[in-house]
Amino acid sequence: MRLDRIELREISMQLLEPFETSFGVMRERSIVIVSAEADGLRGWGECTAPDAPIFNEEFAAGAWLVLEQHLAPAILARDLTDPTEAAPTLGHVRGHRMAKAAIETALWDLLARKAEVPLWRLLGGERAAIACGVSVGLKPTEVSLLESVERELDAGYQRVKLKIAPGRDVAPVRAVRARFGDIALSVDANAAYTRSEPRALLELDALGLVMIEQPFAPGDLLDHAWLQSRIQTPVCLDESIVDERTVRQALELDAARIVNIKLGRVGGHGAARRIARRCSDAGTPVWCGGMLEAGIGRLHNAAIASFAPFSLPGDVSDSRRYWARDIVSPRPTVGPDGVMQLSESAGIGAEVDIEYLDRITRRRVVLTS
Ligand code: OSB
Ligand code: MG
Repeated sequence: MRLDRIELREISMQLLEPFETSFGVMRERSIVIVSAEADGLRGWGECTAPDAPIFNEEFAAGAWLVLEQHLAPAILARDLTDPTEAAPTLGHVRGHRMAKAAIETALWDLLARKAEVPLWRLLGGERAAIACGVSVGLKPTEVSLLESVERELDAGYQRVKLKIAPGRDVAPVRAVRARFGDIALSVDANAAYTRSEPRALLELDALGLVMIEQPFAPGDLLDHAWLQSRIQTPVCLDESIVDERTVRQALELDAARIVNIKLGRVGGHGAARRIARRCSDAGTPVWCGGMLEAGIGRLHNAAIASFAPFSLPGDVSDSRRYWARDIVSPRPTVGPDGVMQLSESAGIGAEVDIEYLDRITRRRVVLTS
């Protein structure tokens, strides 16, 4: 598969509502979109790096430079037979996994379109429908939090995750538990806590949560293991899980009993599959996380979530929760049973709305071999 060209675009999209986490508020997103072209077909990928380097080290404008100057030229110079060769081809660039995943996922979509099969089937997915949960951002008041959770439960989501931050944790989570009873509930701290102030985390252990996601800093596997040895609730790692080595060490240390896999954070579908298999071999459930993706990224998430080891409902939710209009058609939706049906169409299962994409494109560059 020799590519004719790679196109990079930076688009700007406004979230329907601000999304607040312990690391800040996201209102609009600059998103880098990659398309890879060969034989008259186009595959699409979406870079999940946020505007600022606040979740991990990556950010959209930085990903653009790495893609334009290092990753796209390396891919264009090679004749790849399979998207699994993308990772080794880009191995000389350290890190920048979200930028790498943007190209790698575009190659998978391209190959699936060429083979005229749905991407989820090409990846070895085993279910045509995936169970969906939602992530609810920090809210200014308890009333608005309860309203948001009620809306998501009415929509049918199978698991609700609440963002927490120091001082905004035990009381709001307890209020949700008291109001809605025995729902599948989890929390996500986005690394906002430290081992020296664990009290809130220990108190949350009494609330019957499905998991506590990433309480400590990404590199802090030992402190996560320390917490796991003191609580019954499974610790889930998100930011920490960047590659196979870290996941192996986390499992060996008992620093995580559940793993959130994000396509961008691990570098694409190939790495996500290997990490998922490793976890499932160890008996550790995994699920597919999200980064407030637009339609292309959301459909890639849905495709990997169909892979058997993804046994828990992920953060792959309805595109209409985040965007007034999406860049793909049909847009990814979730039914009243909290299930997303996967398409039998080739590739990611939807067409990119080029007219809309053009309208929200802030810059564009075409690279050729
Ligand atoms: O930690 O899972 C996270 C959004 C942005 C950055 C980090 C995270 C999130 C979410 C939202 O929780 C998941 C989604 O609905 O896309
Ligand atoms: Mg998280």
